[in-house]
Amino acid sequence: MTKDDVADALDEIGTLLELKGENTFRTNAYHNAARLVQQLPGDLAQMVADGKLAEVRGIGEALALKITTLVTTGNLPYLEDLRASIPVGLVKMLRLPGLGPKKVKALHDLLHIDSIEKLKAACESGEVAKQKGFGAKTQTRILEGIAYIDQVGHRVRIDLALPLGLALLEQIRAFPGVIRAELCGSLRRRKETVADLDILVSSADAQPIMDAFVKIPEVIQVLGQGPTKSSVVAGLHVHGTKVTLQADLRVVEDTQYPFALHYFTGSKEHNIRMRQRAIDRGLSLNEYALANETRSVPCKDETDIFAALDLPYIQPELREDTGEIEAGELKKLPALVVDSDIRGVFHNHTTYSDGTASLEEMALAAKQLGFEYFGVGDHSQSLTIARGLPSNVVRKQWAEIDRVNAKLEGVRILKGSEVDILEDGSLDYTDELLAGFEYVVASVHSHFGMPEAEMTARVCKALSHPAVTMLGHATGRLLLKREGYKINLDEVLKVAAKHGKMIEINAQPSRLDLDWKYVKQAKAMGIPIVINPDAHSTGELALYTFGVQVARRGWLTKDDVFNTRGLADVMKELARRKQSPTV
Ligand code: DGT
Ligand code: CA
Ligand code: CA
Ligand code: ZN
Repeated sequence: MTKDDVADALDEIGTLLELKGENTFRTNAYHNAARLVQQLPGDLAQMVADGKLAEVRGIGEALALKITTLVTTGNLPYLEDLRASIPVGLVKMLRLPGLGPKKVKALHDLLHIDSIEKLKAACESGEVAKQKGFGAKTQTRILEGIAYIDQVGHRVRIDLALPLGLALLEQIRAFPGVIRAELCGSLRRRKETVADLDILVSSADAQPIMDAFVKIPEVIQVLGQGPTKSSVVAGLHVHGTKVTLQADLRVVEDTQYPFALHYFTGSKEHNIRMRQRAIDRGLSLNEYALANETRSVPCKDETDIFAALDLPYIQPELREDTGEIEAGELKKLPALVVDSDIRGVFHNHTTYSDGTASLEEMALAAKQLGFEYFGVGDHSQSLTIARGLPSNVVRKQWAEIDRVNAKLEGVRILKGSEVDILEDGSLDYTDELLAGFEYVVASVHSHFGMPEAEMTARVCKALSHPAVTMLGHATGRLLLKREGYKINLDEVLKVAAKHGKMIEINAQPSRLDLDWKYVKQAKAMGIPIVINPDAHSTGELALYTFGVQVARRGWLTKDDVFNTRGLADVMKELARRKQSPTV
């Protein structure tokens, strides 16, 4: 456990005791101890081992004992018991502005409120305002706070968060006195959803930047403004959706910038490993420096920090403590795939099914993006809600593809289909028709509620069909809206590897399915990955970049991704697969 972790635990104890109505003297002792621990010089574990903790002013015998348990075992039964003794709703209520532990306890005592839902109801009926120490103003503020949590308390998809983040960043970079600026946190790591925006700036003078930041037009509300840190709520309409996110801006000296950039990029788990690496080398790494009592290691960028800890540069997408440190030590970090490596796409829709553009329009838009091939993958006959193609229409489409290909230059339409995997795992076209496609994407679009074993068997059966080239959106999830169907992906990957099938990363930002964690696993099993935008319009072809981000988080190199190959190579491989389908 790090000092920060111990401090968090002590703060939590203090707060939970306040919720229980403990006297201020006792609760403050925990909060004070949390600050003390954070500021202790040297290695906490060492101090504990040497029995030096109780000598620190403000940390008595009892506290030293608890800290020792935390540091040596990683948890504290006393805290666990305390947590269990308090309704979780009370802790959640602390997130609301103006509600400290004392007020939450009062609401619990007076009105038996133990959840945000009950609190909302009591505010709406005016009960809260009648209580001593509350009043109409507090009640309104609580209701606003609840509305805010509803609105921004949840995570936001990367395709919506990124434009807002970039809009803020662009304006911040133009402020006078800004030396360097970057979006950090989960957004820089290109996680599929983010909770807030973490913006970092270096400058010799923070105040003017703080002042200018809160005046940016996208800023809706100022939550807090200090000398070097401001928190706001910022909003922007992106593709017809109002996106609202908390944005924290921190300003540091330019010499501190690389350390702060690394720290606020995270992930927390990666940071913890890096901090330990520094400790192993007699140094301490935090958001300001890499140093010890006698020296400070100057670093002009993140590469210098990694180098000082005997590591090559680690891309932000890999910083999840899922092996990047170990791979770095062995000089085995992957050269990650980049957008410009992608030379075509396979899973897309046209006006034949539920797309909005014609074959030719889609192909020309693909060419505009620099693609050499546009694979059409309209829906199959059973998916009537998405205007799936009956077999005669498929043949009509093939004829049109031949006509359009004859006149197109620089891009080729490939004849594919997104074929439904039916309830029993069979495919939605006859084998005879399937044999006429250059490739087949097989996807589940129905009967999502099956038990896991059945769904797994269904998809595995489809994957063992000779006509199938790749699996589409493997779990059917819709981020922040719908969990995927229950399926054993380990088993699916095994079957895909056995039959030499590919798996798609569906790049629709609402899907990003296969998840990056399984992408990494698929790579280890030698399964080729295909990045598909699943475009339903010409504009959506560009969504492939979100798929590239998932691929990068899944450690993929150019060679791991099938559609980084050129047209001739792709056509040859697809033809080979049709010749010897199970190889
Ligand atoms: P999010 O906001 O949930 O999408 O994910 P992050 O990773 O952006 O998390 P956030 O905003 O809470 O913090 C930004 C970064 O700051 C995080 O990735 C790593 C660093 N950080 C935050 N809290 C801690 C901590 O307690 N310990 C360490 N070592 N780093 C932390
Ligand atoms: Ca964040
Ligand atoms: Ca944050
Ligand atoms: Zn689909």
